[in-house]
Amino acid sequence: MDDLKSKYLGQIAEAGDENALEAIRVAAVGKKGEVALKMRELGKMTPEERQVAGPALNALKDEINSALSAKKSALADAALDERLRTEWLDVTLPTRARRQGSIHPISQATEELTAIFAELGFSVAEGPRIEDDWYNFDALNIPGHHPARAEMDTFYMHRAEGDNRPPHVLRTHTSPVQIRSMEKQGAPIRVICPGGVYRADYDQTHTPMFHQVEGLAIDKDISMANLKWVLEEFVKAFFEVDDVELRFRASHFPFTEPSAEVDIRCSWDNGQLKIGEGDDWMEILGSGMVHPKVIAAGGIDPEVYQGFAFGIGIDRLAMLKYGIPDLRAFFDSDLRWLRHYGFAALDMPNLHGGLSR
Ligand code: 2U9
Repeated sequence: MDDLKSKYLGQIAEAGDENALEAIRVAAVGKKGEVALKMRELGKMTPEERQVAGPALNALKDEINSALSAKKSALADAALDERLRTEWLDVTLPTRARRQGSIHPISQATEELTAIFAELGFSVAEGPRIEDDWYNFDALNIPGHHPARAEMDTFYMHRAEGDNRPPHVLRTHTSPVQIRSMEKQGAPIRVICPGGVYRADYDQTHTPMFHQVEGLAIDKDISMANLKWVLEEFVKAFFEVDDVELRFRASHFPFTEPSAEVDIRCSWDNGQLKIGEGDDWMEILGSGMVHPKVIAAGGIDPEVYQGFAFGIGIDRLAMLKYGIPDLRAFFDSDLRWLRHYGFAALDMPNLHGGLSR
């Protein structure tokens, strides 16, 4: 019995992990373990022998069990100590600097111009970027054969073979939104439609996706004088100047008659643009009185109602306002471009008092 005791207590002392310990438990005090086998031999003993051997075996079993549980908690303690030694955090380390985002200049320009037109009484409407060709062209007095369809470098959506429905297109202007607004609201109406538009055109001054804001005001006695006043108020507020002079040049668009391109007085000093003063003129938008056919396409009676419309490229407005000379800045994911062009929001101090990089 002493042999058993020293054998198992020795093995327990040597055990390196819980699995080893469990194997020892099964071999020593398990149902078919050595101690159990010895217990079975008690029946063959004389009562005197049994009186000695019985309690001794029980004591041995107890001793092995308590050695097992002592060793088990010693192993757990050692494992915890090991984790505490290896898994530690230096809570005094500084955090990693995070890149700070900022609003995109086109979004910022859109927000600013929307606020200005809202003050002038215009509501804001949005619509789908995939349009059918009726909303994008026909309703705007651009029929199928019209050269403007070709000039607009339209992206056509794929149609399955045999599908002869009229094509869907990526809208080439936000004008369809104004048609939809007229249909929904009727007259009188004052609405602006900002948003992305698409034309298959790519060079130094054109990108296949760009942004427009178009405006529409329809009532019984709206004239080009109202158009001129609205545009003057807009230009002064957007470019933050007290006064501005606009020049209307006769032009042609299918959806307006008469049509005018609008220039603003400006000067370029050493590449620095000043708006409202100087001897130069810069074209900033197109406009006109809405063609009666277009008013009718919007479900409004052109015998009773008339109105003006205008279209402005937001990307260019943003470039002029924030001094961004290169369209690439809008599409380049490298934020250094934007910071270079003075997008101060990128340099906001972070929590550590430094500048985000
Ligand atoms: C409706 C009726 C008329 C919107 C107009 C222009 C003139 C125009 C250009 C400006 C720069 C497009 O982004 S750009 O290249 N737009 O010159 N847009 S009148 O006329 C409308 C719109 C909707 C129902």
